[in-house]
Amino acid sequence: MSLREVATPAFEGQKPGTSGLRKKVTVFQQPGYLESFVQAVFDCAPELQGGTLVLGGDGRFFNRSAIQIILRMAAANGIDRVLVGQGGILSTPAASAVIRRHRARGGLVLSASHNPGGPDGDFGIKYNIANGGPAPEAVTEAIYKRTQTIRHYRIFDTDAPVNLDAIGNRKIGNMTVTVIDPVDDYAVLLGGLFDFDAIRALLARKDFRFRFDAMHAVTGPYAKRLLVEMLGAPAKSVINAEPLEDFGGGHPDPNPVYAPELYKAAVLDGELDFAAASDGDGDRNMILGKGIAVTPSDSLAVLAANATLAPGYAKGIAGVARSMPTSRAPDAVARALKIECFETPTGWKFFGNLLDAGRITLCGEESYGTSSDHVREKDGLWAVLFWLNLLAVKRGETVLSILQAHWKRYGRHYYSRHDYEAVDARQATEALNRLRAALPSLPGQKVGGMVVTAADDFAYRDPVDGSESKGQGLRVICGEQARLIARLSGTGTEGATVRLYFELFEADPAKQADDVQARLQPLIDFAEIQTGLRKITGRAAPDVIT
Ligand code: VG1
Ligand code: CO
Repeated sequence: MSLREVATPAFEGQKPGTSGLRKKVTVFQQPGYLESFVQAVFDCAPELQGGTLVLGGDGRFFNRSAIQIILRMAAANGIDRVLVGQGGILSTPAASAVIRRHRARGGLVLSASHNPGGPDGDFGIKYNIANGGPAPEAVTEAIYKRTQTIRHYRIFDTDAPVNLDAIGNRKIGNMTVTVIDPVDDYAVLLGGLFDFDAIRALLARKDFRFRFDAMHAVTGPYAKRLLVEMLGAPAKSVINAEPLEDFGGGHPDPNPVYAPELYKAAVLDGELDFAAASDGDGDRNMILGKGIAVTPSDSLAVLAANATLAPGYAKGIAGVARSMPTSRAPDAVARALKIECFETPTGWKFFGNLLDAGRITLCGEESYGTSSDHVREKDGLWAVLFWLNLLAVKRGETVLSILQAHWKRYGRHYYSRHDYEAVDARQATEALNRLRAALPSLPGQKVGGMVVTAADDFAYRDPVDGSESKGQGLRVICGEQARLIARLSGTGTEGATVRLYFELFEADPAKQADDVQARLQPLIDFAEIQTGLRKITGRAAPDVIT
């Protein structure tokens, strides 16, 4: 075995987006591409030297090869120990839990989340810091800068790949590789937050029809352990539980569009009382009930309003935070609870400081992400267990009745997101620039009987460390009544994805059961007038509506 320094070109475009570096697998397979990025991370994280690194991914194609490379590079960069999930598997929330529990100095999470996998699919890599959360912008910026000047990477040559399938210790040079069970630490953590006895009793009821769809992604083993082994759910209630390198050819994004069978069974056909799904790396969740799909924004609001019903939050919550495009449903709950509510830019990294400072306990995003201070990532199964806990202790209530009662008390925020995917980047920019240019003239204008009160490009100042993030999305606000938001995705790998977000508040319980798209139509029309997006792109409709 020997240590080598290998010359590498500085690759263009290794800029981490909303959640790490995401590219086509074929891009990552270029000689030196992964290595250059990983070396840049190691160069920017000297704290890893002599410390522990956590490593694992969602099991997609290229996961195992990438892990073998990263292990040999870690050994060559002075890292003392690497904790790696068995088979190379660690869900994003589990990786966060392992970093925290074992006081690791950081972690590398290999995933492109909900993006499709396989040889023609996407791959991704994300650096998490010692608090278990995604590296803040200052760090990802430094990593990007480093990728532009890098000339060499360091790697250990070994005779054979590390056996990732057997639990236990191995050595590469002076570095220890410890293969750990990917579920254990996470299962212990969640076991301490929820009323498992009550959930077990709920799942045992003959009249409670339950299904969890792991979408052939990473949550299969986690769901089997927690839901089936620990909570006694029937084995057949966890479907698509075998993680596959290409997710079975599917798009592991838990929403009504990409999980249509689950949606049909629960919402349209009413065959299930509770159904849920998670994404590629296990950090997203979709919650469905009989006849109802819960919007993620509402889900965060309901969990905040009922948090004390779960043992882990019985003492109450310190505050909540939501990403800017997420609906203001949680704000209404925070007002009632007299706790702080923060509005952050899109991406989990912006919650880290607030969680570390104890300012918030729960946080979430409209993109099917919800979590709490138990980790520093969003957590799909956590949200599922939280909802099961609520249903278990609110006897006689259903998902629908819980939501209706919530809306009656706090008002309903009608909400929808429209995505235009793989748009020509110049056309996407042109549409957003049109709206940006119009922003100063919008206040005072009428939108479907409402009046625009403010319009801006969202900027955020972190209340904990004072760091500023500009250009985080265009907002058109009609007081407390409505909002329209437009921004470009930072996770795609093909062209540009334009996201339009629509929110409308309805306080009157008699008007809370309307068709969502119909109620939002004036905002949808206004967005087209201001951006010209459909006209510019020639698209008749969004690719995905959630
Ligand atoms: C999207 C979502 C954002 C989420 C991010 C990562 O980002 O909008 O809310 O945090 O994906 O989610 P963007 O920039 O494409 O809108 V995932 O499950 O990577 O982990
Ligand atoms: Co994800």
